[in-house]
Amino acid sequence: DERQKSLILNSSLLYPPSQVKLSYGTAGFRADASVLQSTVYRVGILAALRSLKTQSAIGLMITASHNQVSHNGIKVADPSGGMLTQDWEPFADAIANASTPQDLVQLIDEFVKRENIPFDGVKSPEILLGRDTRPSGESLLEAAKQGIHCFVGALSHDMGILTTPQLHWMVRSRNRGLKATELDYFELLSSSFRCLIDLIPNASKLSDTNDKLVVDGANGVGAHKLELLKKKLNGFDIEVRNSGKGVLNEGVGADYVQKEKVVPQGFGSQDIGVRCASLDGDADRLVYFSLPSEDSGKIDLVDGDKILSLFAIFVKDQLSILNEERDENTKDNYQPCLGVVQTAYANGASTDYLKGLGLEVVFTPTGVKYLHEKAAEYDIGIYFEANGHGTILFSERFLSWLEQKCNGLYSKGSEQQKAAFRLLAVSKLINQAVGDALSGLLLVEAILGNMGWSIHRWKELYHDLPSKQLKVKVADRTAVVTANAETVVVRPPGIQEAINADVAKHSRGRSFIRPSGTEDVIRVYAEASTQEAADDLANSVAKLVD
Ligand code: 16G
Ligand code: ZN
Repeated sequence: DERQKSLILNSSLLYPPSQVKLSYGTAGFRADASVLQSTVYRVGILAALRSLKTQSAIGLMITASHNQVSHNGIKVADPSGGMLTQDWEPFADAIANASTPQDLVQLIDEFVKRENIPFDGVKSPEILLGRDTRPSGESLLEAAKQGIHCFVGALSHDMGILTTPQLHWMVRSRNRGLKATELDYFELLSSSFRCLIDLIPNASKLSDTNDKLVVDGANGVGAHKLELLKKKLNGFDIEVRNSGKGVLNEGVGADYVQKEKVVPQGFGSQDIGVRCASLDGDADRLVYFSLPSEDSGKIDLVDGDKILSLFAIFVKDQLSILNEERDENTKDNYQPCLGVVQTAYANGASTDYLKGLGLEVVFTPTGVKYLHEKAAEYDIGIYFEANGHGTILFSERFLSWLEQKCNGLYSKGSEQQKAAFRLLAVSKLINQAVGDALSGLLLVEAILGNMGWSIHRWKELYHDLPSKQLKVKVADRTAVVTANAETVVVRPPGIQEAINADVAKHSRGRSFIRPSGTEDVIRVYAEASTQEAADDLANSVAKLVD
């Protein structure tokens, strides 16, 4: 109504539009923090509208993840705790780029009518706000609140400094009527972790692989939260480094470690052979690594593909134990369907390995929103990007079947009962809203413990094909259009044929290009049987783009 319109008009005067054109992109708006005030204010408005439309709590997370500390960004968490529904992204772009307060109000007015967003006799908007450790976060949070409070009666809860996955988890839990504070989060993670540790078979306990874990916290929020979580894991030996004295993401963190494959700051020859892990700036990515015996500055990377493989093996093992059920009273016809989701960045060796296990492997474009949606189609869907973002999703049907199995159907202490308890614990430990480095880390540790595996045993599951990534600055990245989960270029014409010709020259060659969703570049990926060949292939494909 008119009063609402004038509220928006007045407050938007405080947030003059920025001169740069922004797009909601793969993971929300991201830019230099200095240009984001008005964008974040407008996303506050969007979040309130989304809350009215869904009559649920919505999350706003202020972070630029692994990007440099001077950058920032904002993304919306939907009621399920997942990413903002894709059909609202065009509206996000439109209001972010509206050039006058009048245009802004008109766009909102039209959208409210089109989407039938209710205002009268409904619950007021409710938004949970979180931010990472970036210094610009506090004032951006204020801007978001201003946007939210354009709406009469709107509630905003500042949850403080959080990891991205914590905020997503809180939104999900709150909308399910469950306990949703940070303490509840730590409690759930630590209790389900202990449960998995208690279920470690005696045979595995005998192996002497459970030395300590050293974690690179990227000088970000994840380091601090891991210290808090650690207090609840009595006796579990974790050392956290890069916990905030250095610069966020600079020479540290999961993105750096995975892309550069070099030793992060704070690690050195004293860590040779030790199990190490690295989080990114907002702790939604996780990779493991170890330092090889000679001190070369290089690391042995255990990336998202290998975390995925570890999770898949474990889940598959537990399912086959359940399948061995012979007792006619507890046997049933339900066969849970397990699926694995990857992107074109998955190392070819990982895909071969997973298929070799008899698993169903499917591909989606880059970006959590695509992988998550696909994984949700299975009873158990495991998705990971090579960069370390991923999780496991369990269907309601599977979980209630599992709970039945746990509740006394099996003879106490039977292998079947233990397998059911393990899977149930995994479903609680793993963050089903979004990939979560902290819960992922605890699951990796619990599984290695259950299998009695060292990081070296894990690494040897398969050998990565050598790969190379390049980026090429271009005037207009939208000129490149891809299909088939980004594996084929459809525009400009002719490029795919040229890539095919280059690929054919290399043994085990594979290469693709795609426009980045977060930077003004075209990304090039190549892999082949030797590093030299992969480099060569990447270089020649990059020349096609230039
Ligand atoms: C964002 C995505 C990540 C993806 C990356 C690709 C989310 C939460 N994050 O960080 O999944 O791998 O973008 O970046 O979806 P690019 O498009 O610049 O290569
Ligand atoms: Zn991140």
